Amino acid sequence: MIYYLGLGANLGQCEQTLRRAIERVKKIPDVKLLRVSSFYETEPWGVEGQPNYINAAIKISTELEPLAFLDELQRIEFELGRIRRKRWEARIIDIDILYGAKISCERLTVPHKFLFERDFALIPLAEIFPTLKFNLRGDKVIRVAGSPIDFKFKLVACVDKNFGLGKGGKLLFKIPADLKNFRRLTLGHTIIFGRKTLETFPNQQPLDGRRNIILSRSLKNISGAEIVGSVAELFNVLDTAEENFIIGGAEIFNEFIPYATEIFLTVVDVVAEADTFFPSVDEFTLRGVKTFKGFEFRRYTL
Ligand code: A4P
Ligand code: MG
Repeated sequence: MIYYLGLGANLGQCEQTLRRAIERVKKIPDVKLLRVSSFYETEPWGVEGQPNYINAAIKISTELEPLAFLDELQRIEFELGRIRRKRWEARIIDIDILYGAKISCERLTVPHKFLFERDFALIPLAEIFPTLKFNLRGDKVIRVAGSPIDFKFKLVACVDKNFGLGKGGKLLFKIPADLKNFRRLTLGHTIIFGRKTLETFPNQQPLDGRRNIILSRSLKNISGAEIVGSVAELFNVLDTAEENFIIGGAEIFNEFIPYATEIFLTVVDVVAEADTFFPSVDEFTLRGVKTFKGFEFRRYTL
């Protein structure tokens, strides 16, 4: 089942809270995060004397029952609110189910009962749901610079015909043309990867000529690399003017595919015995294929 969620915050570190909320939604068992919209600054709707909001929308898929899913979302609201709660009715985070399979009961109405009256929900939603038909009211909704999509995350990987990535902590392939292409793409830019990917590098050292960022909760100090503990934290150290290449492994690709703008895949024309896989590219469009003997370079964009 596909659901579109609306997130809103107007107290505390709103953007950071939204990112934390998105990370938590992604971690609900049986929930897959598919897309994240830009963030928007919006004027309070239906209430007066409140600070402006930051609003965003996300697309997820889940097999959870709607009410069980709502329970999970409310748990996340509660957890994030409890950490930052200052006074009485503080709206630190709000997560609404905007759109999905129709339901109407005491606890849940989908589509959200005010969806089509609120530009603050519709504008982010439209970005990740381009076929939705609606009319806007003309409320003040301003896209926030430094929105997730501005970080231009590009995923680069070499896979087999089944999108297999690796086996036993090792990459499946070492194809000179692919390694050369990887170097050409990433040189002078930022590469972001997990601890296990570091272990596949020559001498287990960061790669030269690039800014190396390792996403890890356990690593402490690696000379020539920066270490961040979470995706939400990563956004604080990145530069939106840069190109940021996500280079593995499987868990890291899963974390970033909802934010990706472009994917470069080298697809090798064999079926290897893989135990980790590249995530589904269903949200993307294949833009170009260059075929060589035994493999092809594919490029996908949103
Ligand atoms: N509920 C029913 N349907 C849904 C649904 N589709 N998704 C029930 C989520 N919850 C749903 O919500 C109250 C109850 O609604 C829940 O217990 C659930 O069983 P809540 O989040 O506890 O309280 P709330 O958010 O204060 O109420 P409500 O009605 O959800 O308010 P809204 O619609 O969230 O509006 N202006 C701007 N610019 N940006 C905003 O984000 N948000 C609001 C709040 C007002 N103005 C705003 C914004
Ligand atoms: Mg709500």
